[in-house]
Amino acid sequence: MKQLDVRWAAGMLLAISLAATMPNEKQMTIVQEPIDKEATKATKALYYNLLDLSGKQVLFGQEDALAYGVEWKTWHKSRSDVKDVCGMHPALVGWEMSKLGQGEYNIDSVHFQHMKGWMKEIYKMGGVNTLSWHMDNFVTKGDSWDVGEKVVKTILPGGRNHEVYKEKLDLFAEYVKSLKVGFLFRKQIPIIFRPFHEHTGSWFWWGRSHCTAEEYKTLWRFTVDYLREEKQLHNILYCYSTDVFQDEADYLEFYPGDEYVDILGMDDYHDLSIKGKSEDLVRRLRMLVQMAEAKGKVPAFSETGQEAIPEENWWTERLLEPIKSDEIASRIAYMMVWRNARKDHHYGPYPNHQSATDFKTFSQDQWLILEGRIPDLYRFPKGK
Ligand code: BMA
Repeated sequence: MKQLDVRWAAGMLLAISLAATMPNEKQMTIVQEPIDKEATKATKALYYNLLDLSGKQVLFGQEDALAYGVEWKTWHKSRSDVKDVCGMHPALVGWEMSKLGQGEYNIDSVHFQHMKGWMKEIYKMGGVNTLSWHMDNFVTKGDSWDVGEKVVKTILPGGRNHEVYKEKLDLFAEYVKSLKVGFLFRKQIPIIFRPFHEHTGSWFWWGRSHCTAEEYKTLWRFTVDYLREEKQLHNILYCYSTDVFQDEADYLEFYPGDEYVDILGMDDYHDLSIKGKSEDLVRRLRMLVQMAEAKGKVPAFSETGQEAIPEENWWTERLLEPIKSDEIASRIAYMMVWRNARKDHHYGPYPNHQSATDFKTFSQDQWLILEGRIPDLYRFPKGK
């Protein structure tokens, strides 16, 4: 190479590396606001604080944690298997809306009124509530695993079940509106709503083989618009949560748009199963975090676990270490394990379970947030 060429090449290299370190236009215009401009102050605060948590600590959660445990089913105030094992409740609790309006109990025998009480308890503790909905099939009247018919298009505007779908949303709106605390100045509890989850799989009627991406997006946007504009619900953050995905294009194929999602979630049991590999879990979480950060959204590990937890040190070795030790994957804001239903169907520990001692060690890791060390997630940050 001639001297001039060398200088030219060096100049180009410098220009390229400078361009790579400077924020590009896209990065500079990231909007970090909840999608509902009229969200309550506490809901906005939750969003900002979850964003702020990312990279510092992670909320630990469990589905139905306060409602029952592996060895107890009767109503309790302030009991959870997690607390029985480590002395602290999870900081985030998931609840399920399936069968709302069809009786007093949800699909997993949780009384809807009791559920409200537990949600208030979690909120007063400073924790977070998230709602999923295994909605019944509108065509066959079967459950959400009944994938026999193309259901999604029938509940879209103009579809033959659209009015019935709206009635379901009305019930949901009524339920969520009634989640209030306080006497004189009743305040609404912010919640994270995670509808139509795991659609990158095809086990639910809204899964990827049972509707087109356009139909799914239309359903999602209609749902958000209806709850927000028509029902005037302003205490919701919306979480889009896939099951496992291969790459960004795969994750975003059914994504309804940045104006319709606050939290990017992923459910992943696959990589924590016997055949699964931590490298794959970490790879997917890294993609999730990077997509969320590029969009100004909160990254969340919305569901995980291994049924019956077959290894003694599962908590520290399989869940904590791989995620915590990865600089990018560790920037998720929360992780939630599934419910403690029975000895052969539980994802959290319970006293005398082989993983209980390891769970105690896990719970003491200060990177994880459980009861007693939850930052004030509902305080509006200064300067916002
Ligand atoms: C599944 C199982 C079912 C339950 C459903 C909805 O993963 O736990 O037993 O009914 O979730 O919560």
